[in-house]
Amino acid sequence: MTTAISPEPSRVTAPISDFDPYAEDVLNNPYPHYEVLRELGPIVYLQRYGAYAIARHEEIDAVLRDHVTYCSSAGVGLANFHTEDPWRKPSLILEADPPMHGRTRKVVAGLLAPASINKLRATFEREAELLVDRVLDMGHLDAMPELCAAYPLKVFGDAVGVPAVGREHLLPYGDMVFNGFGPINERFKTRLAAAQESIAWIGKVCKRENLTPDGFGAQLYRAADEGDLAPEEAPMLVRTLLSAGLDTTAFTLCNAVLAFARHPDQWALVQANPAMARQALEEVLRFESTFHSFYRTTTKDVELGGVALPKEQKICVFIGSANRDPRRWERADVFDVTRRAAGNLAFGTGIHGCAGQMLARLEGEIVLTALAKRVKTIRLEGAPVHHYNNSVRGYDSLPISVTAA
Ligand code: OVM
Repeated sequence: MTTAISPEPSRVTAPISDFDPYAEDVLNNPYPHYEVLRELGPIVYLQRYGAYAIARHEEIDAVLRDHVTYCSSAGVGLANFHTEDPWRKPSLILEADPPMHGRTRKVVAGLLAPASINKLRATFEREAELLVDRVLDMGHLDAMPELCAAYPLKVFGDAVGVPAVGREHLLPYGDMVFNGFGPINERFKTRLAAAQESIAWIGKVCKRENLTPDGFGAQLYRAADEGDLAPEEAPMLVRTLLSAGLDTTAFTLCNAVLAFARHPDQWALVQANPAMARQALEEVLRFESTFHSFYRTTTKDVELGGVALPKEQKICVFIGSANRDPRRWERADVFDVTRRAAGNLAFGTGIHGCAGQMLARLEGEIVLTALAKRVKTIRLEGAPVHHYNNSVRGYDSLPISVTAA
């Protein structure tokens, strides 16, 4: 189940590594491992998984932009959908190639375009202010549930239009999806077994009758009414929004809170000038990318980084490493909110670049602005509890204390 189509070992001309990107000690701190991978060469063979890996910014940018050679329809996990059954029906956008991808992407991109998400700003700001009130009242809190998860569960849940009751299913569901972007390992199997109720809840709330009349979900059904989607595609794209939008934004907020707790000098800069929030968020995304890795699959024999790859070859793309590549970034391992972090690959690039990235940035900017205006200090009050996932990076628990400005 876990092995992709792999070349005969004798034919591998890339450096061979026994690196396991999914081991807990790697997930705790992958950056030194990424450095080793980048230094081994532009492309490396991961023998445990029968897949190649790229960890430098240059090759990653090139592969993500070349969706013809490096496709997504074979799945973006290690499993090759041409030879292995996916654990759920493939996404109509993430796990699709042109021309189908362009059609579904256009509809989703329309929903999430600046003109439409700017209408959410006032509501998002009000919710962030209410949440920061509560955070300051608590003083000591677990920032993961109380702040980082609470915010997107409220504002994104409302924006899509899912019922308030049962939203706790969104995080385990997304966790499943993001584990699926790695190998079918024990972590994946355990979480899949545990997520059955969440999978059922998601299936239910993707239906038209369970969505509010004005949210993104309802708008997808209206796109189907107008003939821009087939009727059965609307619930599938609601599923896409719910898969991609929760764990990612919650973990991004975790990574921001933790980065600022560990770098009080950087928080002081943002606190003194809340207008820096958007730029600071971009540096958080570069420094601690939420999304770390997924796969592309070759559609033909091709040369990459001087290595000949066969058709149907899985390539692991380490976005989290591209964002720390010293070939691209000065002082790549330094968290510096004054740098120009734009151009980082946290949201990917090319035709599959995150469709929700403007909404994700809006949420992050608004939360960081609300915190910057009211919170003087953020202190870590205990060891963060890492959340282990095959592709995203975040925490289950983040004990902090805050003081008012
Ligand atoms: C989807 C989907 C799910 C998770 C992530 C994502 C990173 C897309 O179901 O289409 O993009």
